[in-house]
Amino acid sequence: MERFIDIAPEVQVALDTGGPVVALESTIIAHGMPFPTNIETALSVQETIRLQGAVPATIGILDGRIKVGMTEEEIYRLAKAEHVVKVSRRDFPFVVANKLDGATTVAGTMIAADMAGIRIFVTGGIGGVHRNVAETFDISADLEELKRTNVVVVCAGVKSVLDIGATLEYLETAGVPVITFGSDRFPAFYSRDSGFPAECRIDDVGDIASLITVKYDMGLRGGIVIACPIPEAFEIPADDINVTIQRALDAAVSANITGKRVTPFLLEQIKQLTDGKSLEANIQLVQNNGTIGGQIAAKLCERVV
Ligand code: PSU
Ligand code: MN
Repeated sequence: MERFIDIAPEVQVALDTGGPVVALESTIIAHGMPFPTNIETALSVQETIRLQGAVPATIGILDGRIKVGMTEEEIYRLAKAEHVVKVSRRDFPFVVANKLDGATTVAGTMIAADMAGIRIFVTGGIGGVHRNVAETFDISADLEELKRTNVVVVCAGVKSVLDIGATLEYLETAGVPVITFGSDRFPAFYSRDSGFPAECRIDDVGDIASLITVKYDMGLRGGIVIACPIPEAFEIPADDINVTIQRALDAAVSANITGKRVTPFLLEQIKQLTDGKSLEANIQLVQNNGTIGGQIAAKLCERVV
């Protein structure tokens, strides 16, 4: 794998000594948030993870090299550049072979984390089944990756730009455990309640670490979703955000947006329509996920030693 990947020395030492490491994605930096909020959030979530005693490893692609544990300068490059390719599983060969810059999605980050030996990954929200799936066949490659790659994804649930019910059904079919942290309701990114119940609720990070250990000790392949509701103080009520989301979805249809451009387009529309309120919620939920993910990574390592 050295042929394709550069692992930061600090990350490599932690991995070699069985220390906690948390992966972070870069699509949220290059295509999910505007500059300079993107770089500020990327750096501060790294600090949040350090506060829990874990080493952060932000993942992205520079000049075709897969970077696991990007430096501040490297993250800045992805945050600022205009032509960064959004990289999911299918995009790796093109971006690596052509020595391009790429920002990894949840699926792309899971692949690189797994290659490096990182088990825990913190992000904002995962992709899923889109609402108009019957016409578009639009299902995020994140779900396929969760089916096959052994990485735990700590997120704030699924945004209601997606069909949350269909996404949960897909994850059930794919055999992916979906754990809700500390709530009886599955969260919807900006809102604490998606309208769907939490099938598996766990209130303690140590118990989450136990579940992760059991799954992989049993040899069950695939990911795990840990859904953490946004802290109450930063929540946007579902009724408010859903009006905005419907407008964003209508705009995407009018503009005939398809393929990998759909999700970034919707995120940008929502940001504009909420005057940045959605961005503040996004920052806060990522920080919250960073705290919880860092704690889970630390607990997992306690078990190893
Ligand atoms: N959902 C969000 N914010 C994001 C993304 C999803 O709330 O930034 C990004 C993630 O990187 C995710 C990707 O993996 O979008 C999914 O894109 P697609 O729907 O094209 O698979
Ligand atoms: Mn898609």
